[in-house]
Amino acid sequence: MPKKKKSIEEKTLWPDAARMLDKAEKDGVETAWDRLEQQTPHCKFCQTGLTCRNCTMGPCQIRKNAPLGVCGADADVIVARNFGRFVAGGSAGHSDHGRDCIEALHSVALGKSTDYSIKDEAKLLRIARELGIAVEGKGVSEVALELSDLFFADFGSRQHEVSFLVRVPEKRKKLWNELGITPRGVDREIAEMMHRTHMGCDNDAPNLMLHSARTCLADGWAGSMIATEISDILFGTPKPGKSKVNLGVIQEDMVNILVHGHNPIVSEKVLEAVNDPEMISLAREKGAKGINLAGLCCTGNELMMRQGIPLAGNHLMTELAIVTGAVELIVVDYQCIMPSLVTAGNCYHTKMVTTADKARFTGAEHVPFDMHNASHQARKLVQTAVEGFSRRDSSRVEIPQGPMEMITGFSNEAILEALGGTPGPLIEAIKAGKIRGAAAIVGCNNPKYRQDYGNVNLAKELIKRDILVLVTGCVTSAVGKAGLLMPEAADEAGAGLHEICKALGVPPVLHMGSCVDNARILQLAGILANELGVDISDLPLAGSSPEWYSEKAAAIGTYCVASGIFTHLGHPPNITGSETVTNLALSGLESLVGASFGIEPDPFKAAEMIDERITSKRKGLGLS
Ligand code: SF4
Ligand code: MSK
Repeated sequence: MPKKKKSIEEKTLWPDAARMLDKAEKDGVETAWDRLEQQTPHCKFCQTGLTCRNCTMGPCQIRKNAPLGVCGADADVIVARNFGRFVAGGSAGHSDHGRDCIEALHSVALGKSTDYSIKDEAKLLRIARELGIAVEGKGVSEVALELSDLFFADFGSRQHEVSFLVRVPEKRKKLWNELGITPRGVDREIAEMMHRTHMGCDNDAPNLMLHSARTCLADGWAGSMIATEISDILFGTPKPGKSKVNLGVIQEDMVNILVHGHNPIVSEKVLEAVNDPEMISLAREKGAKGINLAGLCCTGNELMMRQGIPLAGNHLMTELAIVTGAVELIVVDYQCIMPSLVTAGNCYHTKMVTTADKARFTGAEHVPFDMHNASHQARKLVQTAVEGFSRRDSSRVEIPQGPMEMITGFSNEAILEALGGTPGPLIEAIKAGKIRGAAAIVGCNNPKYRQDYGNVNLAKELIKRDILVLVTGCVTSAVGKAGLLMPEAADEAGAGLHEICKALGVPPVLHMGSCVDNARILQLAGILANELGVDISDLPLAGSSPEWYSEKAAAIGTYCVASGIFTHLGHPPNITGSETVTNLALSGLESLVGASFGIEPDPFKAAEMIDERITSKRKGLGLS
């Protein structure tokens, strides 16, 4: 049967994306949606997790007439092993990003880098104290050095637990200890997962799933949390401020540079170079009005949260941004960067530059960044972009207009400040039922869905039900484009949430950062639970990733659940080939960690699911 081609309308919710999809077709640029069509139908064995490639006696596929792999592994073991490696990949991604942040802090502390400095000394001292480092009588560098050494140790072979478990309620820590899933060290848990899934090691699906939880907890409460906290120390803790979102942030009369990836270490330097008067006059000499910097995906979130730099779009907008024909340079660090961007760039005058030795792309120019050359390299890049401006073919430029305004910058520090310094007023609002609970909607785009349909509709449905929504990652762009990140969106919220938002002047959907910043949400959950003297699993909270795609998103979902937060996913990971593993994820985990996953592609039904959960948690706390 011939495959049915999706219309542009079915591919995306957005006018800016639709216009660029149309232009891409005319310009002969292939996009992720085209390639998805070529890849469909997908391999059923892979989709259900029933393929094993862990040794050369295989590869093996589990079928009715071949229920065991050559070694004797059954469907449950193979599915659990595959899931374990999947989330280990995601945890490694976030955490290696965290390690790069520690190296930056360490280098600054030793005075080896003049390219970076400590912007938030108060936060450095606060975290050092929180983690038991004596700060009295010590200089900032000395404290930074001790803190970076402590964080380095969190990656190694700790016997006990990672440092930020001081933020975890005692009940939860006790539960993790009893289950044997207390995260000891980031690298340790990831390496152990690779070991356990080698042929002939952990051949018990539930036991493997418990180590998946442990590995992801090391990501959430260590790798990601360290990345977030150090980024705040080095570049400033986010405060609420205005920004803009959609492809309309690209400007026709300016040199346009896009930064893409996850780690702010490169993009913060690019921002400095873009503001350099020498670079601006160089751009003017070439006939541009100036230099415009905009972000994509999570690097975009990082720059927007701290510096208010506009966001061009999320994951599925990255190719489409190039299709505007007005982008001179796209600078990438790592993660979620489609290799197809090089090809798309070659269809125009757009140059793609990679900056990390661990994320090189064939066909892209490589300009490696390190602690000692970052300012110099950033200026070099901006100069390259300026030179590219004269190669732009104005007849091929088409930029969708009308970016949406949004408020960003809701770090926990900013939220607590807005509440008068303590979580008390938030707890009171929850007790009074004005805010019935909170849901974090996080994660990606996936071309299998109509882009952002699930992300936006779920947020809208939840705020109507007085459920405060927190967003990070690629959901930010979705809800921002829908206008939900503006205080006026309170008018779309239920009466209780509306009242609170109006009183505080905040939107009903709060932007809390990038993917690693989901650690901010974990911390907030810990603060609320500790304040009430309960476990995180007792709180009226939920997580959701309606359009997720990445290994990292699966790791986030797993650490949410293991931390006691019910988590909705638009579609399951590749685990449905095992009843044991699927049942464990959907219900069995509930009796172990007090939370589980829920699967629902329809955002309206998902809102029901989350609402029911929040209602039952409220009842558990004796609230109506
Ligand atoms: Fe097949 Fe077992 Fe080897 Fe996997 S580990 S490929 S199931 S023989
Ligand atoms: S960038 S992991 S597509 S959120 Fe963090 Fe977006 Fe998902 Fe990547």
